Amino acid sequence: MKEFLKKNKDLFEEYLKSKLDNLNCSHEPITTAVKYALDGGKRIRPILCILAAEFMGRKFSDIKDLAVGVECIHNYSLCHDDLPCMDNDDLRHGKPSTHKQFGEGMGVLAGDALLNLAFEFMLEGEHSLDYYKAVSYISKMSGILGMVGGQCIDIASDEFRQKSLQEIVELNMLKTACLFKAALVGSSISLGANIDEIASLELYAEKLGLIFQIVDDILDVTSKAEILGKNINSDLNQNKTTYLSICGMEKAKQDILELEIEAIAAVAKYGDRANNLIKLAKFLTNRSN
Ligand code: GRG
Repeated sequence: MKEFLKKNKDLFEEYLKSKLDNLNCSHEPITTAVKYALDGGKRIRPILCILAAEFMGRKFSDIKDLAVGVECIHNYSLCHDDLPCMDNDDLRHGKPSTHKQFGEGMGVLAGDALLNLAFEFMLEGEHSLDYYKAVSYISKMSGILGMVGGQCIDIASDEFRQKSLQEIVELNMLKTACLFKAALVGSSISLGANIDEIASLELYAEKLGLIFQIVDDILDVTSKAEILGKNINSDLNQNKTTYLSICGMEKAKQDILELEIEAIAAVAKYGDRANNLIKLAKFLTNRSN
């Protein structure tokens, strides 16, 4: 899987660079800040777009603009999440976060610009009806019914009441899993996936998103900033309730394994078409960064 991820990450990086090379604006430093914010990271969401293409018997070139779009949305969310008014983080992708490098105003604007760019990139040219349905799905999964909704639960502070496990699962589902769904399910919709395929991929992406977030909680307390490229103990320092803080390490690890089984079960019936989806679930369960 490592080799598959590297090969496809390189493919994505090359295409992203070609899109950004054409990006110019006289009001600097906004393009520099946008390119800076987009530089780095594991590119898991573009990989999910590529896996959707593979699942549908197609290739990278068929989903490349959706992959760029979803990664722009992801990086807008990181840009805004790092702002002083949200998580106030100064390290991202192993370098100063965008607002630290360019100032708070530019941090806000780079995030805004990335969200617009996502839709500019995805909607360039003429497309099929299925493609427009996919962009609509991606938009919904990123917005108040998805990722932004999750962030709203996250920042809602109530000093008299800790969040319940049910609220944390809902938060993780919205904040993290919805963008995984945007990438995987959105790309499959653009390639004409049927109702059964969409339902299976949605379930898989939900389980994968929950795995990803609980592993993220664990790495926040067990890893190092040099490995993650972001500050550690950030949940602890902000007194945030997480899946890990409620369940403890042993149960959190057990639940990750359960979720891995459920993710695999969601797509196993598709046989070879789902081979790499299954490998990705195993890989993300054991990820170290
Ligand atoms: C709407 C104002 C406004 C802000 C949106 C939604 C949002 C802010 C922020 C969510 C960002 C966040 C921390 C989501 C949790 C999911 C997660 C673990 C993100 C990190 O993903 P990785 O590890 O990132 O895939 P990289 O790119 O570093 O590989």
